[in-house]
Amino acid sequence: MIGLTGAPGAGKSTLVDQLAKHYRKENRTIGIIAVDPTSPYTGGAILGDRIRMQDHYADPGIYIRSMATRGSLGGLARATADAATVLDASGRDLVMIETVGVGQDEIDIVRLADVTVVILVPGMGDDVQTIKAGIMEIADIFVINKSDREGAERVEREIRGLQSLATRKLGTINDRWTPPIVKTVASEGVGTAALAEAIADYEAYLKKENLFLKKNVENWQERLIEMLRDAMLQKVRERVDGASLARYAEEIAEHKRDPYSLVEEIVEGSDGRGGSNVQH
Ligand SMILES: Nc1nc2c(ncn2[C@@H]2O[C@H](COP(=O)(O)OP(=O)(O)OP(=O)(O)O)[C@@H](O)[C@H]2O)c(=O)[nH]1
Ligand SMILES: [Mg+2]
Repeated sequence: MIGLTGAPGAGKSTLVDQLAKHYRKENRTIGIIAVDPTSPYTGGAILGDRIRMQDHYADPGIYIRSMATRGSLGGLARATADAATVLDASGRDLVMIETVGVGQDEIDIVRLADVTVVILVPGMGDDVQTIKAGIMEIADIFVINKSDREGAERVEREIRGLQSLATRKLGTINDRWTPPIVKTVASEGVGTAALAEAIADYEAYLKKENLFLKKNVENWQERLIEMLRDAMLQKVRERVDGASLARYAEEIAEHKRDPYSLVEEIVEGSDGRGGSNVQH
């Protein structure tokens, strides 16, 4: 799974599109998840994404799924993780996730990926400073896209500068990898092959160091807890309906009940009233 993240308009979709073309030439099947492609930041991007998607509609080797469920129960990261898992299990050779790198949701999403590509563009030098804490940790590969513009070298120098200060940590794992910097002009397809090579290099490195599985195990450890939490909450909510919940709340507010013991009772399957308020 490859995660691609970067500021709005950095050229993520264009790059994903170029990579998709590259991989399709190698006959690999691809799943693409575009997270929140209707981002309000760049006008016209929605239309651009649609047009690009249409390009591929005729190709059954490419499956594209848009996620725009921000604010939904369980969160965008969860929904994306589920979609990625389904795609992975469906036997796609390669899954790419495009996400706008702005918040914790995105950090959580890229944690899913085996390889995380952080896309920067010239002309945002200060932004490198602003987002450094987050991106230095998650980037396995840096892309300086729009390298046709002035300032690509400066961005490269800044990344190198920050790299010398940062320590890599992915959960509890330090992979001792120095993220390479790949310059691209996505709109022209320049640098796509070099990026694909950098991705393959990192995957090979992870496998050689026996970290590929380790990263995934760590990832699943976290996800399993989340899935269990959701499943158990679901079970409890089936037993405690809205009316009971309101009544409990009232009793607690009136100091007739202690919330801690109540929660314990509900979790254990009884509410201390001989089951009269328990559904099922
Ligand atoms: N000059 C130049 N323009 C580019 C390059 N790559 C992409 N663009 C243009 O930049 C604009 C934004 O590209 P997108 O691929 O939609 O960017 P994005 O990061 O997916 O944008 P959002 O999904 O809205 O965050 C488009 O007009 C692209 O044609 C590049 O290398 N050089
Ligand atoms: Mg996009």
